[in-house]
Amino acid sequence: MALKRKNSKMRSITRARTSQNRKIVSNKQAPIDPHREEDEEDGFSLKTSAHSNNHGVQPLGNLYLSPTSHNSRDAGLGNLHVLTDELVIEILGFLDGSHLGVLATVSKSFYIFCSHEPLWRTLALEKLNGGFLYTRSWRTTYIAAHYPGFAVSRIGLSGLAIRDFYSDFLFQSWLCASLEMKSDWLKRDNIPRRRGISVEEFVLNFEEPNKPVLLEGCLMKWVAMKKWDRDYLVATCGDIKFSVGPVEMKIEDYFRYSDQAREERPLYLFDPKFAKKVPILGLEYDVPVYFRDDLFYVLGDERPDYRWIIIGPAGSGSSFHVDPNSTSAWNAVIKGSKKWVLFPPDVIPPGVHPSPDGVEVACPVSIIEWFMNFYAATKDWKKKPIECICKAGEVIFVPHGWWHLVINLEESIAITQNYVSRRNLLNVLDFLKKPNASELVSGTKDRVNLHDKFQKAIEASFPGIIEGQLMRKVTEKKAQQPRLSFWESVTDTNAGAFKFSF
Ligand SMILES: O=C(O)CCC(=O)C(=O)O
Repeated sequence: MALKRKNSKMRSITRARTSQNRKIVSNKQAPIDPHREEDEEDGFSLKTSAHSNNHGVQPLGNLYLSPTSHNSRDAGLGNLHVLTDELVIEILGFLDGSHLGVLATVSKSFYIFCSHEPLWRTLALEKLNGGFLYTRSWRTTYIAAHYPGFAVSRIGLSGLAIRDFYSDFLFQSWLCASLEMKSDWLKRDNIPRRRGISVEEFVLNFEEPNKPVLLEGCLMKWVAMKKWDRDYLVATCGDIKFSVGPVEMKIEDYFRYSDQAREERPLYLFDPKFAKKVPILGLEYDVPVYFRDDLFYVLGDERPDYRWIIIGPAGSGSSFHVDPNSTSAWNAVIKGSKKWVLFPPDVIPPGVHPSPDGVEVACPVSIIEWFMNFYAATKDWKKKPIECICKAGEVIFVPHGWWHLVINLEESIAITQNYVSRRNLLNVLDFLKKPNASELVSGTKDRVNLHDKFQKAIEASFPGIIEGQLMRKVTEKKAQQPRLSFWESVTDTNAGAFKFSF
């Protein structure tokens, strides 16, 4: 299966497991006991309540250490046992809920496969169209919505525990939903931090050189900092629905979900229309002074999506991507905290595979999986990622073109905005004009014409600004070229130097 994702702020993700998983969960010296609270050797620890629905599934490596060498996975699948676990799940994904339920009674093996939570999550999200109240698990949520008379509370949460069932794929999915972030993954903090710098300093030291920075103390006047918490948002937003992955949900229902869900990729509330839906929210924060030069405003209502409210529980977040339309961004944490990992534009993060046209990005299924399988590799890299934990009251500047991954370390509420300053104008115009703009440009319906509309609107509002930026670029390029010594300029080691013949 291809592991792909659109390169935009949208959170649609279809990805597959990375082959390293096998190594992580199987090449252990002793069998892994999924019921052990902590793996002292690796410093991994499980979330409380993580034992809920593993059904006794063990990593494949444990089979080789079992006295019987019997994998009940195979016996119970009949002729389908030759298929990989991914393929079995893929096929089961064509069934509806009642067929999955019936098939689950056929054998222990089918019971485990048919109980796989992501299958029920997909069914619930696709079939219930947001019309559900999350109740304990996706399976029970789906059953409750379909059969309102059925007392789902009678379904045990942990389900049956099956002996001798080995599957890396299913184990990994459970493990990634159950692991706490390791303290080792949170240690590196190498982002520059600044407090109270001037706009000129920001432009000179961070925006011009396109480098991330964490800005402290610039949200102090935000009403949102004082008011925004669960109760306030629930009371203020009432029945208004917000974008949560592929569905729309009331904030109250979203919190009900996020309180109960223990999953690998928790749904994330990520809404670009929040300030239109609930105008008071848009008035309770200000763009920090460093980011006010935002030229996309010349497009008025036709500007691509540019601001989002973001809410999610611990473990939710954004897997590796580059921000849309070559814009830069800022992200302000109002409640909670976020771990950031950023790579400069010329360094593709390990485990991440962008398509040559830049439209799609393949990466591990979940953020935790990336940390488990790829984070350690960055320790030996010459170009280390920039990392930090951004806490409530802090703002991170994400320069254009930088790859970034974010994971919430606790329930978090944030605002992010993307913008085009004059320093970034030419990049954005170049991006909008790419031959595959119809696929690459995002956040607007009129992708192909955005370039011309933007250029015209800029020329009307700021005559000469584009030429001015072009000139600046030429001057900068010249300044960056190394000055040749007399000797270099007269020998043939440099292009353009003329030769002496003796
Ligand atoms: O999850 C987050 O807060 C980060 C969002 C993000 O990466 C983005 O808006 O580009």
